[in-house]
Amino acid sequence: MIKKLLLLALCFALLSVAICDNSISISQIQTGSWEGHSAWEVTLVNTGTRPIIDATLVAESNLILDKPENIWSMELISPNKYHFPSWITQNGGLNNGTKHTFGYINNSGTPAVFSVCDVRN
Ligand SMILES: *[C@@H]1O[C@H](CO)[C@@H](O)[C@H](O)[C@H]1NC(C)=O
Ligand SMILES: CC(=O)N[C@H]1CO[C@H](CO)[C@@H](O)[C@@H]1O
Repeated sequence: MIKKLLLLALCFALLSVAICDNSISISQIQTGSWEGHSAWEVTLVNTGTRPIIDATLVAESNLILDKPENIWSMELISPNKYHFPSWITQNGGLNNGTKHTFGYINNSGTPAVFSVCDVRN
């Protein structure tokens, strides 16, 4: 009985959360560079058909921050995992066709690699 309930709960979880889905596009441009550091502006666009309340952004590799403040307009969940700032979520999310930009300064000359997971509509 418990097992069945757990299975049911899991199914609902899978239905409501698209894992690493592609309804967000990610692009970044370099906005500065100096002494082994580089600054980047990342644009997340909701390319889906529904507002996105929240999403998890995973820095897959190459994100080396000298200090936590070196990434802004995203909130830290756990090391290398970020999510939308609360003001987006509180305002009903990121509408389809709209974008959110955030920035970071990496301790290097190349951009970090990001992917988006756990998109909540
Ligand atoms: C948002 O999605 C709706 C369908 O739900 C679509 O009709 C509309 O064109 C989309 N808007 C943008 C700006 O992509
Ligand atoms: C995102 C990025 O620039 N990655 C670099 C960050 O800095 C470290 C250390 O210099 C590099 O190894 C990464 O390539």
